[in-house]
Amino acid sequence: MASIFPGLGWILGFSFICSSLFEIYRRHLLYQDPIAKNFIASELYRTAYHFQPTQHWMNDPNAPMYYNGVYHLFYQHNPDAATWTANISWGHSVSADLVHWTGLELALTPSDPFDISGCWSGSATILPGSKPVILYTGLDTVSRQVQNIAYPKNLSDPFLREWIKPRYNPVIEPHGRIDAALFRDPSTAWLGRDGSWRLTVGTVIDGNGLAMLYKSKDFVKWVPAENPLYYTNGSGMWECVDFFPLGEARGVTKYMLKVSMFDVSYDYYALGTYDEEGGVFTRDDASSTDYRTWPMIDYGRVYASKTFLDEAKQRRILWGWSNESNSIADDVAKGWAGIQTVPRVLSLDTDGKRLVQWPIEELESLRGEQIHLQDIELETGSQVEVRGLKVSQADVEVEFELQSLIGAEPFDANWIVDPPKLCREKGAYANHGGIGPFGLLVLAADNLEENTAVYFRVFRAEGSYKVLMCADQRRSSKRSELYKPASGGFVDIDIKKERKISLRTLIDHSVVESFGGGGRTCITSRVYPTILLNDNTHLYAFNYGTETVKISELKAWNMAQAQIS
Ligand code: DQQ
Repeated sequence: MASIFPGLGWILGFSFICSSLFEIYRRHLLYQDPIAKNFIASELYRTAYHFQPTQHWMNDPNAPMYYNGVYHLFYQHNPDAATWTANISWGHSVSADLVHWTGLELALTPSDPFDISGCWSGSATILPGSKPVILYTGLDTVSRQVQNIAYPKNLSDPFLREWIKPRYNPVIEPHGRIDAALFRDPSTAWLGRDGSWRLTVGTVIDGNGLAMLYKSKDFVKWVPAENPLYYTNGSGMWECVDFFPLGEARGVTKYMLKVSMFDVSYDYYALGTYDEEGGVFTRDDASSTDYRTWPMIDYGRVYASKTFLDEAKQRRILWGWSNESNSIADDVAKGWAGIQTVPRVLSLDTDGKRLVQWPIEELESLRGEQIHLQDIELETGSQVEVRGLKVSQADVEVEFELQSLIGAEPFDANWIVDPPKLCREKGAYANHGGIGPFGLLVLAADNLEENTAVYFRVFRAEGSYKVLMCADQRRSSKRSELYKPASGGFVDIDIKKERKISLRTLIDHSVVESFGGGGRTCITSRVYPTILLNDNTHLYAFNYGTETVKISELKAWNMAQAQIS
């Protein structure tokens, strides 16, 4: 068309530039007005492909399940406001592919003496004969935490819209030394070889976190086992305990215990074996009983995660709640708060020693045209812009190759207990000498005044190397009142042997969800850059270490909007 009407291309291009400039100018004008400002913030920071309800508050994922060709996600939801309330309900959405979601009516609301003060977290179990059942915590008339059952009213409804709470609830009540205010979140139940069901509920006794074990023959009468499934000293209250077989290693079934530690708001996990008869879990790594040495599901803003077995594809999928990092007033102004991580497939690393998490393959259906870079040398102090992307809604996969490990900084053994401190102190930008920091600067202003740095550093330890992964939010927004930590964790990788480390980062407006070392370490950040207002964000790969690092390959895609109603 441009060759027939030579001027038309220019005219169209010029008018496009004018209308874009006008849109930016209009937003700036509107931003002066407090009501319009709230509206704009709500839209700018709303995620495009991370699950969130259309409005109001959401926290924990509840009872995810696959039933008759439909995926269900329930969630803790305040249907009236963008703030948490004890008197909370269960939201409910369904999907055919875990990407696009349709919202349904509330599944559970406080209604009966056994949950009149709130319907708190719980899980789904599919009983023989393909009958789903939910177990959840109810807050009763005196706010005691009790465990209840709910069944679908009509199994022929493909979406299981209505749930019935039988009159015999509650099925488990606080007993013995259990504090009635600290006893919650029943897990999915599993069937033992003896024909009895088991489930676990989190609690705390004398400051020690516990996964209580209960048994039942009929799913109605539950009896406490003699011993807890697991406990740790001094860890405080355990919430949302999850327990399941993760995979096989050298002929042994490895189980994973996931615990949401209330005192610190992080999800920790342990791998080990399960003795069904004795009803106890034994951790593989017995070197320390201190839970702070356990690996975390995510070293950033993720809590109360929950898994389910996807029978359709025989995989275990995890969802996790990612809370906002702005103020309650911001949430009220935005009209919404809380998102879920993307669904992550869990697997056991080939040596059976650690968990690997990776976004579900279905997410790739949202990828647009691919940007591809190869064999780029990142010399010391350099950064390369990845052009051609809408950076605020993208999926980026990059592989860094380390040509030499000679310059690695020595590792101080005391650093092991506090990786965020190491991230804070070493920083993303200062060149202290050594290997790294190298990684990505996402949602970045062209002068880097705002950016979130997701990166690695490699240290030389006694006989091995330590790889630190950080997500530094301290410059993520010019707004000083936001919560902007530097998060970090170590990546359990033999860098001497592999000489490569990968990073996948999902950027979705106010969330940066990263998978380091093929998914061995994950860090999720919630960020609110003011530059989103100008729609002028950049993505850079960088290396501020003294050793050259090579990008062997970088692939990036714009991500389309998921349909979430
Ligand atoms: N959230 C729920 C509780 C759970 C906590 C209440 C974890 O059941 O222990 O909204 O975020």
